[in-house]
Amino acid sequence: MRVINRTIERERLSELAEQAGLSITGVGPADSFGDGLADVLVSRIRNGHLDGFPWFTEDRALFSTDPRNLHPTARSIISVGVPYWMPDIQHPNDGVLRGRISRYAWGRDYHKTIKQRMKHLHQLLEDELGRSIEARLLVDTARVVDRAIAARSGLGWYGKNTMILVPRRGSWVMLGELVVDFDLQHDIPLKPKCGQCTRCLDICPTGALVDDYTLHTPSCISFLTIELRGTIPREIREQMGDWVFGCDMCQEICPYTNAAYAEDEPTFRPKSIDHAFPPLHWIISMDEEEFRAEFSGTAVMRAKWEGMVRNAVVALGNTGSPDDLDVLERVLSTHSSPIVRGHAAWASARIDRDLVRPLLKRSHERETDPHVLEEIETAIKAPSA
Ligand code: B12
Repeated sequence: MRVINRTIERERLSELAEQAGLSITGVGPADSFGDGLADVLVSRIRNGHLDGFPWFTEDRALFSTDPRNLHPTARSIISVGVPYWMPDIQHPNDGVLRGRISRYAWGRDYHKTIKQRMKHLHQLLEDELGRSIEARLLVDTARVVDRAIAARSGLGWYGKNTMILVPRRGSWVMLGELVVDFDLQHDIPLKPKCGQCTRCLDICPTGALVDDYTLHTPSCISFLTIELRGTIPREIREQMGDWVFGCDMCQEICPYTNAAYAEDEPTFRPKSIDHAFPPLHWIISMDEEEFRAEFSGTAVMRAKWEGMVRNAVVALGNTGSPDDLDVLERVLSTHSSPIVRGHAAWASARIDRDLVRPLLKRSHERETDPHVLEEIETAIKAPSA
């Protein structure tokens, strides 16, 4: 007769998770987070810190503070993390003008990887318990607050950059959760360890970390390059530097994250160095089909083709030289997207305002889109550097 285990010891859970490719776990209750989290979320919304996300409403925020809203039979939450620090891949410094893609998006889309591994763990747990388990497998749904769950389950602690820092891995860890219908021994939450350090706040080029543990989303380079459709506010473009997808600056500067040890996670490896540090001219010259062929299956798809080309144009404006003006002139006169053409007007003026004024005037005569005309007029009028 088959012996049915009714509980799973914490150590055994770690073994099963490891088997499923989930080397980092924490376990916590499935109870409501109560007013503490609700108050933070609502105050962030009311202070405009989540502007730009029309879906991040107060109702949705309140819903997300109780995991049982998603899954009424929930008893425990297994918080999982997949680490992705790979120090052997560095900016090539080969004289090619390159942008930067944030590390989490270099390889296969993490949603797929984590979901697949959580499904495997779900299966292993069912085999272990000898029954079917009601579970919800969550990555990034925003129907729960991944980081709040990770902190409560002892997987890591909140840094002042709002990231979850995992012992020995820093914040180079993507998160997911299995909400399950049985009791598990809980882990103890870890104490925040930032102390007096404010390096992440100090380094953020756009000042998006407005206070300890507080991110002003509309200024975050991650938001601007990934989520924002349309026009990037002009006054912030210079600060975006060479980031074309996401930003890692508040993580790279963190002493704990800096001390992360290397992981062998092939799933986060880029197809080529160009998929981590893409040549800007390469991105700018891509059509939609080429973009899809190069980046499908990665998280970069989220920015969409038009967004990625727009971002590369801004990065070229920030890092290019008069040698790049030919490319920008071509974009300004032939690109099918008015958003991209508008940013190209800005980028060419950013490189050399005096040199490009005649070109901008010519483009102005040809252009018909009101948004692009406004960008060209502003670029022409801008005072010389
Ligand atoms: C929306 C979103 C974004 C938005 C907005 C970020 C934001 N303000 O939350 C944008 C597009 C800007 C973004 C950027 C990034 N994101 Co994001 N994002 C999310 C998403 C979908 C929801 C986050 C959310 O609910 N925020 C709500 C706000 C209110 O939370 P918060 O500002 O962090 O506030 C919390 C803390 O500050 C803390 N807190 C507040 N006061 C205090 C006081 C003390 C003393 C302490 C200790 C804590 C504390 O409590 C608050 C509530 O949890 C989650 C996935 C998910 N479903 O949870 C991923 C997620 C948070 N993102 C993630 C990542 C990796 C990133 C980027 C690094 C990507 C990149 N390289 O470009 C950047 C990092 C920017 C940053 N410093 O946060 C990971 C984080 C992993 C980790 N180890 O922490 C997540 C969890 C996705 C995942 N599945 O792994 N993201």
